[in-house]
Amino acid sequence: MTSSSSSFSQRMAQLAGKKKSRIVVALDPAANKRNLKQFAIRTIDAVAGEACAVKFNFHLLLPLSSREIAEVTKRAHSRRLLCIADIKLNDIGDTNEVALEHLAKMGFDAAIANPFMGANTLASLAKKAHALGMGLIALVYMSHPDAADGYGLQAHGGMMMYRIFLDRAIKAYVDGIVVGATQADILNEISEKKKELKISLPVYSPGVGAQGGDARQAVKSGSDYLIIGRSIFQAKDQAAAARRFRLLAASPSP
Ligand code: NUP
Repeated sequence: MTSSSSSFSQRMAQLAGKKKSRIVVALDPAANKRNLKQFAIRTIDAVAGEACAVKFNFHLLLPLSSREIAEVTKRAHSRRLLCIADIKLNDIGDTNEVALEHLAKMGFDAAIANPFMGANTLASLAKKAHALGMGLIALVYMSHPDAADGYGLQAHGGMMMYRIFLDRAIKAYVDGIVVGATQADILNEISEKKKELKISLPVYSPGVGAQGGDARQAVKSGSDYLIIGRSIFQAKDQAAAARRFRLLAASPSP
């Protein structure tokens, strides 16, 4: 789907509208799981009607060959799902760009990067992604309990790291940011900031279900898309689990 002339954010919004879904399914099989390609394809087939994208992490990116990954992204595209590479890229500019080129060849529509790399390096990477027809999503505040050890630090000058990362993400024209579904206060703050600046910056929130985050609350606080792994792919009926989250996210609590 990288050949399309519309941007990653537009393609996500179109699919989300058509499928009435804010769900991104994380394909994260355990290390001892066999037949990883089949796992990915089966999960894609099961959730295709309920989700607008799938996310690949090192669970698949390390053990599968690039050819196998390309087969999986192709299958996802044939089921109208976009593909996001969650590698939290954070290296020198040239290395980042080579990684992105490989991901583009494997069929990815977007990659996740860490703004810790620096403002200019992030902005160049976003440009590179756009030149490749891809999107770039920047981490702003992660979902795990000790995310505060990094994203919640006060930097030199007293500014909080996540606010610095948000500022870098906005100035780099990234296509979205990651803020944990478990971080209601931060989600609310960012939602207000977006209104104040009159910008549209899609918020992707992992942390629903297995990590304790609540789908409806997250959407109410400002999440545009929910990234959900174990609570969907470990379910006996993956399609039913994905549908349940799709409907929950479609009707945020009053
Ligand atoms: O802040 C983040 N939290 C998080 O869980 C950023 C992420 N990219 N993730 C990823 O989202 C995590 O590595 C996993 O791939 C997925 C969440 O999976 P689950 O907790 O729903 O099973």
